[in-house]
Amino acid sequence: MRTTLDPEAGDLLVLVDIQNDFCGGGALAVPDGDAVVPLANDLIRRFKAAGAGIVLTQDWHPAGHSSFASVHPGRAPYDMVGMPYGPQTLWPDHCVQGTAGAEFHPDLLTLAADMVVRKGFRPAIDSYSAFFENDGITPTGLTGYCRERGFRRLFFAGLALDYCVSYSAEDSARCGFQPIVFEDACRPIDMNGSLDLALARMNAIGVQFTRATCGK
Ligand code: VGL
Ligand code: ZN
Repeated sequence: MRTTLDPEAGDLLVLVDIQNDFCGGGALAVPDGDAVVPLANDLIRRFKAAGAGIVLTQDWHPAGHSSFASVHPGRAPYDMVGMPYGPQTLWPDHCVQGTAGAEFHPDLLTLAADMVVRKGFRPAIDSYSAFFENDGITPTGLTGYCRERGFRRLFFAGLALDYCVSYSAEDSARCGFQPIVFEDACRPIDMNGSLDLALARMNAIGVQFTRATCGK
């Protein structure tokens, strides 16, 4: 069923990390990542027309970020390491502040966004979620933004479903919001069972799923 946007429901669209480095040819390209762009743009138009909110998230790492395999001698991308805050996957250098890879996909209708939330800018902590960094306690400020603007239903789409989208949706449920994921407007990295794990975690915490293309 296509979700009906309700002007009284406090609806917010959160488009996660639709950036060049997660799309074709990018440093951490998500398989078929570009496919989310036209769907995300349709959603932007729908949410705009309904008077709902629109937030973009942007992965935004300083050069030499601690999540980059390149700064861990003897380690390779996708290895796991122990950080003071817990286990952390190492990634190829990606979304470095000021680089083309960190920019939004050129076709994304970014002008429509009310706000851009940057995350992962602290050198020592990675941040998948748009609400809390990977230590689980350092806030990005998005919870307060959503509360102040009265958003209650948070609709997610973007990249990657099994990392930044799922962590964001789960954290939003923990913060008392109602998360709904547009499953066809996301793509996963899907490595070492990460997609199945993310789906199980999202289901357990009550994340709902809908489709951007239903009824079309
Ligand atoms: C992401 C890995 C590292 C994501 C960001 O946007 O899903 N994944 N940084
Ligand atoms: Zn990142």
